[in-house]
Amino acid sequence: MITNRTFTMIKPDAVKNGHTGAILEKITAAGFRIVAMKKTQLSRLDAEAFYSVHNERPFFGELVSFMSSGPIVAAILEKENAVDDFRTLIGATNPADAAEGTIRKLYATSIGENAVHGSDSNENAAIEGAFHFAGRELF
Ligand code: 3AN
Repeated sequence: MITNRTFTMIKPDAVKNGHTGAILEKITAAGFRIVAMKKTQLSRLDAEAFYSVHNERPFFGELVSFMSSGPIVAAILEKENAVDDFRTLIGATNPADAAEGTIRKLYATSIGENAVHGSDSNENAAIEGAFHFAGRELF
């Protein structure tokens, strides 16, 4: 398994609010290399599949509606210790709890509309990256 990669999405709230460029700047300034990237939109079925681990959670319907509500930017990122370092860079799930200077502190509005996704393990980074990208789209 590749252990120096993670997967991210800039979520519909952050894209709609014009934060895509600023977020990508924070990501590259923190030392992540962009292996693959695209602007796309999830269908409801895509979002249900992507977040299927959460399908018993009370917020699942809200999460699927929000994540399919507008365009996102999906990317695979590379850096030593990518999964943990990226979660540090984005901050806590709830922006109210996120540390100063983190992407969620700067750009997220609520626990549901929290600007960015970051994989929580190397295994999920590989699964999530493969959900969005074919091998020939990785550089
Ligand atoms: P993280 O994205 O920080 O790994 P998870 O895995 O607990 O957080 O949750 C996945 C996504 O579900 C979050 N990014 C957020 O958009 C949404 N979410 C989590 N908790 C809530 C909640 N209480 N209400 C609404 N949406 C939530």
